[in-house]
Amino acid sequence: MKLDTAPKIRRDRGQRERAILVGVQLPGEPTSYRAPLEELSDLADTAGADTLDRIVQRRETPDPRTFMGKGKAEEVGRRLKELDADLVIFDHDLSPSQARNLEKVVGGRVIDRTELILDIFVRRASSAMARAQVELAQMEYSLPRLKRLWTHLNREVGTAKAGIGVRGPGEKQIETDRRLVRKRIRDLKRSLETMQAHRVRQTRARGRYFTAALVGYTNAGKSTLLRALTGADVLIEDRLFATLDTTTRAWEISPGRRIFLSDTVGFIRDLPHHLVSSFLATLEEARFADLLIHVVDAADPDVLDHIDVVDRTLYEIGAGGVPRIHVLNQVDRVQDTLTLRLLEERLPEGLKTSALEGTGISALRDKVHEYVTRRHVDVVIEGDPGNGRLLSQLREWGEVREVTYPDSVVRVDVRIAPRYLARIENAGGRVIEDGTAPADD
Ligand SMILES: Nc1nc2c(ncn2[C@@H]2O[C@H](COP(=O)(O)OP(=O)(O)OP(=O)(O)O)[C@@H](O)[C@H]2O)c(=O)[nH]1
Ligand SMILES: [Mg+2]
Repeated sequence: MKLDTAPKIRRDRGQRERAILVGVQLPGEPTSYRAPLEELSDLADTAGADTLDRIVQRRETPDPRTFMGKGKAEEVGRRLKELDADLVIFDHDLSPSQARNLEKVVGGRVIDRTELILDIFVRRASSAMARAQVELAQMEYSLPRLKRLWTHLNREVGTAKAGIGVRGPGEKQIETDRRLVRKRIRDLKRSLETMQAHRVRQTRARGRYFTAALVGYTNAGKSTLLRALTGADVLIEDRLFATLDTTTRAWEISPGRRIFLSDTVGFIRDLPHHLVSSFLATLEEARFADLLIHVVDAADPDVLDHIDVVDRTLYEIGAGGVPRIHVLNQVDRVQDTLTLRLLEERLPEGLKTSALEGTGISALRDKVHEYVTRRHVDVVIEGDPGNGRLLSQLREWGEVREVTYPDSVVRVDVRIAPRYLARIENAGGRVIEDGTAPADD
């Protein structure tokens, strides 16, 4: 089957596309402090299109047929011709019929925000899992729009039959296509399940270790922070959605004490829900983390809205209940001190960092260390001095304070999370003083 899932932004001729951005300002929507449609322009840039013009219309409600008013849409069409632009990018999600109607009125190609974001994900997905997740999202998005996707067939039929009584590709053709797409969706889901099972095994292998996940709005500096904290060699770019896969690295939070730290895909306002659901597996890292490190770009004028978006998205993916600390990153770039003050009011516990310059990094490490060890207990363990495995396990699980060898046993003072106590017995250790027991006075 040849379904049109090719990138909507066509850079194949080695050229960048020329786009006109269009938005409708509805009452009650948060207004950005950046220039109008700035984020859409960043998205377009990442996808390979240059912004030639931006047109915003204020409306009480969207027009059911064309979302924006028809008169305004005609104006967009005139601008498209004047500037010799390639396409119109709409800052909202359009229903399949709205997209069709707009293309007619404008007289050119129209894509919506979801298509643009899907397009970026298609281009950037590199691992098998990310590619399958993106294709699944694309297929689910395409299913109700098949008629539109197959308009090129329409045209072929039109020429063959000289346009008389042509009913397009015919309901039968569309039904066949739908079936094929549904089958592809099923296949993708199945192979994702297999990949997911493999991942679960990997995650389980790590399960006994403390895991923290970096989460946040796209471009906040999560990957830069991962690199600053763990030395991981990850992709960092001043582009939206540089990271589409989860990377997990060991992170030494104090000498000899390691936890795992994961970098995750960034969030954005109105993240297409097909993407959220197909990326759930990747986002699982955040759902099952012991701690979330929410990274915000303190220099972004829209940072307060971005925090809301991240909070909402975390809630939607089922990570709303995971404990969270906040990092106000990119402080080296802050110029607007008012926004920073508001941000500090909103997140008084937030730690200021510059992942780029390396400031605040050790304070962040200390804070995470404190969190990890906060609910630890001091216990004394005894075991056979020949049991080397016991000692190395204790070093992995907790913080070994002292090791002595009285009366032909090894005795270890260790600070450790209570959940390890049962495992210690399995590893051949005896808990002889248990800090979890209530003090005996
Ligand atoms: N000035 C400054 N720039 C930073 C800082 N942290 C990150 N950056 C820059 O911000 C851009 C985005 O950084 P990334 O680490 O890729 O951001 P991310 O949150 O991983 O973004 P996505 O993966 O796209 O969601 C890059 O150009 C970084 O160099 C910082 O503390 N200060
Ligand atoms: Mg990243």
